[in-house]
Amino acid sequence: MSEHPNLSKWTELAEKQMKGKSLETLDWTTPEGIKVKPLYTAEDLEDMESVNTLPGMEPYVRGPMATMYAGRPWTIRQYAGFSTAKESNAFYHKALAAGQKGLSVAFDLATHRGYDSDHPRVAGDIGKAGVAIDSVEDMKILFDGIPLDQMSVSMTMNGAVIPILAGYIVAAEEQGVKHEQLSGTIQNDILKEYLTRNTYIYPPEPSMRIISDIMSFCSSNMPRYNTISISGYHMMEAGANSVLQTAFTIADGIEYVKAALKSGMDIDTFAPRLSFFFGIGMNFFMDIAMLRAARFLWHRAMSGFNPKNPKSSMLRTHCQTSGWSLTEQDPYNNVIRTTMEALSAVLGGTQSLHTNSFDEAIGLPTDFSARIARNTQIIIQDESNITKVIDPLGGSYYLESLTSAIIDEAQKIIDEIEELGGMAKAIESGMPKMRIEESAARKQARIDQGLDVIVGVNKYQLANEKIDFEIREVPASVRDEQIARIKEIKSTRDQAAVDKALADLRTAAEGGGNLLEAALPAVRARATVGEISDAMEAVFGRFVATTRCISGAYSSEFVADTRAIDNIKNRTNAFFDKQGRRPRMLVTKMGQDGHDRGFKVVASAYADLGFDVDISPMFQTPAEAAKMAIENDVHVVGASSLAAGHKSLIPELINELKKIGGEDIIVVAGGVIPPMDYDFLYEAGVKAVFGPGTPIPDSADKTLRLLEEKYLS
Ligand code: SCD
Repeated sequence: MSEHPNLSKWTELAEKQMKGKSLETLDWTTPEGIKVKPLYTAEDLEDMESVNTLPGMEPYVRGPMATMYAGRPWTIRQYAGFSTAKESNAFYHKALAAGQKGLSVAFDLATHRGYDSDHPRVAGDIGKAGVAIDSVEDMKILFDGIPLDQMSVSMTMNGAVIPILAGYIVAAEEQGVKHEQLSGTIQNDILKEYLTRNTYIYPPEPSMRIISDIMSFCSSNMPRYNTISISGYHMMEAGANSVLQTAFTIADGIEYVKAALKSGMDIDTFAPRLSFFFGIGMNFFMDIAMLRAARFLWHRAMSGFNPKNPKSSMLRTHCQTSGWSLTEQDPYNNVIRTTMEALSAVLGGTQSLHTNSFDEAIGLPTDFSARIARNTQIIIQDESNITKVIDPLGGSYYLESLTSAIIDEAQKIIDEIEELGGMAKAIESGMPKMRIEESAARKQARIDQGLDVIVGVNKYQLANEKIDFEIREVPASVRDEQIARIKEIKSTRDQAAVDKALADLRTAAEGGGNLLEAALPAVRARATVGEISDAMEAVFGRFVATTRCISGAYSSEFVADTRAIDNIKNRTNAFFDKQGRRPRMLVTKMGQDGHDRGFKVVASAYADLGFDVDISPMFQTPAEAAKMAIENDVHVVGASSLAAGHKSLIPELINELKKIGGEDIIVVAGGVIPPMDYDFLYEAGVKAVFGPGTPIPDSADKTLRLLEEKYLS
């Protein structure tokens, strides 16, 4: 390396330009707690373990493949699914014809949680946040005309992973495709479900066994299939910063490896088919560095298990641009955000990518918005020449410094988790969930103060917002269609064969065999997703999480200007003085929607603002939420909805409240609710609707005003 340039001369020059202000005022501390300076030089890279490596070679910082995109670009793999299998199949055909390269199936929440579409608990969820699949007949329609020996298919499924993966295998069999020809990925990452996404069914121990059973079956029968997608994405969406996302994801991976080894497998039989999934947000360089750091950390962690096959310690990943960074306000800005995030993923060396559609903070992607999202990738891939050079930012002083900082910070957390006894134990202790929620509350507080800028939300807001594009709605008739098909299947199948297959599956669950293998005859006999899940539930039980909430993180981020929150605090105190108790609010989530960031952030921030907050368990029916509201004698219920169930679930909640004497309780709604549905909700009796991006002091102010009008005037 040539001699270092004269840094002290630069400092002198820069200080002169600062006109007396210290240069240190230009330093920035990221949400991860990493100090970023305004300038990086070769000096920063001295003695750094992660620099000066080569792609395709350990420790894989510069990418898992030697030629990376110069040899083969990443897979354009858009996550999609809605309504019926037939509608989703038509959508896939159009997307593939227009340049998409791989499939990624989104299932509805009923399917995720192992309920058939005719189950009363899931009436508001059918076909809404993904496609409804009740049996292999639906699976066959989903992949009609799509040759499963040629197409790599990813399926985001964690709870009902056994019936869904078995359904996919049997649908392929019935296309004439052999098990060993199947390529793709099953998400199968249950640990993060307990942490954030909440689409679990069984308790952790049998769930971990399900994962090992899948790894074992696939390593013998489906060698091209990725048996897990160890996912940080949902942690990021729940509020984790990039260091937390990296650390918890790698720690989850270590836990899965330990579980598989414990079940008797050899490291090199399963580790090459472990894959990852990261969420990419708007901190452009940070998330490029995050992917490079994650590859380094995974190689380091896996080296401890002494694999012989280099592929065992190679981190391959899918990425998705951040759904959370999308705004309902001025939504075309989301195209720009997604482009930035896609670039970040690609410059970080992802193997597969989903780019979000600009309308996803409002509703399901339409053909129009899906085309723009897909073309974002195609244009980067085909027009920008970015693919021609491997890891083009490798060697950048700043990027390498960030990579190294993430490695160091994430390793500290991984070590902390190891000390707690591994990720399963850490999750039991509540540590990762608390850290994520704290990070989310701090982020919200920075946004609410305008310290973190979101254009159209807390800066340069539009005076008159008008939606001038189509919004996709899933008709309620989807449920009727699914129920009709379930009835038809049940009336035409060989019931004795179904009963026997389900009994054999229960025996396997009790310890008598591999669960995936045992589920195949049940699927072939046309047992439904719900029946297969129930057979295992009879042995394993159903997991119920306790809902906890952090305190203090939101208000403690308010340092510069506390006027907005002081105003609310004074008013909740005044309410207490006059009423003898604080304004009491139940924050609830109904249906099978497991996204709990919003409702947790609201609950903890409102508590910081002086409300008495009750937080309901997840997955409430409207009747259960109403009962809890009455029992806790609340003034107001806040219903959070992010999965398109608001038009049925919230009016039902109001009816249920009326039935049991709670007609006085004010109902407000928040989440992903399209503006065109606001009037419908007002007519149903909702008193206020808070769309995505509503600052908490604003929603608290409005809620409090409703209470003041009712109780104090
Ligand atoms: C790759 N290949 C190369 C090469 N690059 N060969 C030669 N030269 C190069 N430069 C080869 C690979 O070895 C592989 O072959 C094949 O090409 C495919 O490449 P790949 O890199 O393995 O790509 P892909 O098949 O797309 O697999 C990518 C992952 C996989 C490994 C990351 O797990 C995946 O596709 N994941 C997607 C997960 C997903 O869609 N998740 C959605 C989640 P071999 O196979 O022979 O080695 C959505 C979600 O949860 C949303 C939020 C929510 O619902 O809450």
